[in-house]
Amino acid sequence: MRRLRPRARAAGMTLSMNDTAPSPDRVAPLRDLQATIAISAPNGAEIADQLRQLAPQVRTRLLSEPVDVSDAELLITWYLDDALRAAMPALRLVQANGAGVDGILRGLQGPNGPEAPVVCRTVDPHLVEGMSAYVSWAVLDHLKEMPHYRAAQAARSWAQRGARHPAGNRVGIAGAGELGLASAQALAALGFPTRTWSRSDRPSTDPRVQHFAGHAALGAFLEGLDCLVCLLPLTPDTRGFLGAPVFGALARGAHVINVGRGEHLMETQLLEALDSGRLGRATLDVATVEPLPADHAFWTHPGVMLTPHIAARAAAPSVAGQALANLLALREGRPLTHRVDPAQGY
Ligand code: NDP
Ligand code: OXD
Repeated sequence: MRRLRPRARAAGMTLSMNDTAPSPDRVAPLRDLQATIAISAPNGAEIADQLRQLAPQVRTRLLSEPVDVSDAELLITWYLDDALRAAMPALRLVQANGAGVDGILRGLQGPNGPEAPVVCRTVDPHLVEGMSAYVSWAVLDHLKEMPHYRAAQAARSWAQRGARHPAGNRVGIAGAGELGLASAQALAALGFPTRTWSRSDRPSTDPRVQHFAGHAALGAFLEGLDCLVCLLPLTPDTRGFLGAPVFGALARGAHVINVGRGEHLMETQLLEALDSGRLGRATLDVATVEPLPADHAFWTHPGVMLTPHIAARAAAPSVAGQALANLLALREGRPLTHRVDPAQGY
């Protein structure tokens, strides 16, 4: 299994092999670490707790409360804007409390001098396992026609349908990063003919998974897929990826699963494709506007299975451990772990 990209591997040092929290021999420098850390995350209190356990001297500030963060050096968050940056003139490091950094990079658009904070993301085995489980569930739920059987049970109807097997269902995963590769391997292990697609070519890490690289190979990757999973990061290149041209290349009645970002999906084109039968089902964990507005068509469309951005979440100990290790590395002039290249967008 591919572990870390070269840009991530460079950091080495402060994290344990399973990449969740600092290893015991590295905890010592954290005990004396002094810093103010601002946190904006749904599980912010849990992350603050973990930070204080690892580095008892740090001052944690939850942005859900009225707090002074003018001396905050580190911000743990999923988004950034001008107001936040203005409130934190001492900010040097932004640690994403998850895998995606689009909401943070949006706040760094425009001219940024050398004083712009460094951005890192969290790579976490719990997140990887959670995403593989979600993607496997979504693919199997459709393959095994569970919407039909849930309705049949509600109607007390013993309504058997013919068997459908993984081997006859080609699944493609757009995005072959930490989450895409692990999800592909999980599906291949279940017997699905599995493909991945990403920008760069790479040696095969799993003979059961066929990899396609670059825009020129997109057509071959999509051709005849029965299920397409979007696990791309949101960048100017990937925005709107899930639209009519892509849907048209899939097998008729295909299943589309979006676990990337809402803005990957052209919502009206999806509804048209479902209504015409071009697509058979969509499983959506993310939406352009979250929470999804109450009057949105996705809530009631029979072809849409909706979940509220719960596919996977990084564990608080991983977020806290990686944030502290990166702060220490930044202060000591060492390479950071999972540092994001703002120009690349992920
Ligand atoms: P990674 O950065 O590890 O992987 C991103 C992959 O996308 C890489 O394979 C990369 O290619 C590929 N890619 C990027 N741009 C393009 C492009 N223009 N064309 C083709 N391929 C491209 O990200 P993760 O796997 O960790 O996470 C992916 C996304 O999943 C996150 O950005 C986030 O949006 C989403 N996510 C959703 C969650 C949820 O609960 N719904 C939870 C966590 C994450 P290459 O390998 O060549 O660099
Ligand atoms: C993430 C997410 O990017 O939760 O980690 O979407």
